[in-house]
Amino acid sequence: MRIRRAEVRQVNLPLIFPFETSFGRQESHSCLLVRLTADGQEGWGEVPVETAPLYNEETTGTAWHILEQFILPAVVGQEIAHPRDFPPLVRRLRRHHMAKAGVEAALWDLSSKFQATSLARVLGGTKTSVEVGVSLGIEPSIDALLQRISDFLRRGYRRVKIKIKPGWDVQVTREVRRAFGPIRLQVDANSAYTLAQAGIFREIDALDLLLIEQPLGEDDIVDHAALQAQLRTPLCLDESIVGPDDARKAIQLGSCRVINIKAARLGGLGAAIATHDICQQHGIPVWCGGLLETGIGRAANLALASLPNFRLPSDLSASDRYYHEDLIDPPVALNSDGTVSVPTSVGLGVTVKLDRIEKYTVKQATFGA
Ligand code: OSB
Ligand code: MG
Repeated sequence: MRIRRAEVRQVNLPLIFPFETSFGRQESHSCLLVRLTADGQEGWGEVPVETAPLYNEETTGTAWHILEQFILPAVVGQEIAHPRDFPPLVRRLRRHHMAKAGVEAALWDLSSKFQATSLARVLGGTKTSVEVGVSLGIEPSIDALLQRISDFLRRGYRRVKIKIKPGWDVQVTREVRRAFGPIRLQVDANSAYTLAQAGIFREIDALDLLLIEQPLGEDDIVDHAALQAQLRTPLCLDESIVGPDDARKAIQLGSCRVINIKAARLGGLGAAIATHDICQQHGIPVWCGGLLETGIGRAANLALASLPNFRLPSDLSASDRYYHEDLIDPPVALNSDGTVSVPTSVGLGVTVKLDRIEKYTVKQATFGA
């Protein structure tokens, strides 16, 4: 396929309710959307950054710069036979995984459309629906969190993840366990602790969680191994795994027993599949993480999560967990069995709502014809 034109937009979607993690609080999702045109088809990808570098080092500003100056010039006007031919074109550009992943996602969407197949099938997906959970932020009080959890359990979610940080951890988790009994429950610290605070995790260890996500430094798989050795609960790495080779090393060191896969963090769907496969070979289950994506990023994540080693519930909630109006039609919906169906139509398998995108666009540029 010859890539004729690329469009990049920054959109800013207000969240239905603010989302607070150990690294900060956000009231909207401010990401970039990439639209590639080739031979009469178009493909869409999301770069799920935010305006500040709090989850990782990328921002809307850095991603825009890298796309405009480096990634799109390597793609626009080029003949690209398959999305797997994209990573070599940008290999010498260090890092900037999210910016790369957004373009790669648009290429996968395009490529599946040319094959008249769903993205899920092209990626090697085997499931028709995916088990999902809901990720809930830090709230002003434990009562407010319990209320929120009860709302989402009523909506049909069957796994709950709560964000923790120093001062909002053992007691909160214990109260949630006490209030809701044997629900599937997990916590995510987003790197807020050091190994010196291992005692906190030994207390959480008694609460029978599915997993503890990214307790320690984002660049530290050594201390995670020391912590995992003290716990019965599986540690799950998110921020620490930025490529398939990191997964291999973390597994080898015993730094975790589960891995959270986010294609954006890993540099694209190709790298995500490679990471999935390494985990599978080592008997390590994975699940699909989220970055509050709009329906465009979420549809790609759903296709990815249909691969067989996604064996734990994913952070792929319905559109109405995040946004009053999503950018796709139909919006993502929760099934009565706590799953979300994997789209089966060609490409992402959903209709991209241009009028809605226009409404939320704050910046836009076009490259190529
Ligand atoms: O660490 O998983 C995370 C959202 C923004 C940044 C980091 C994380 C998250 C979530 C939300 O937990 C997952 C979702 O999209 O529902
Ligand atoms: Mg996380």
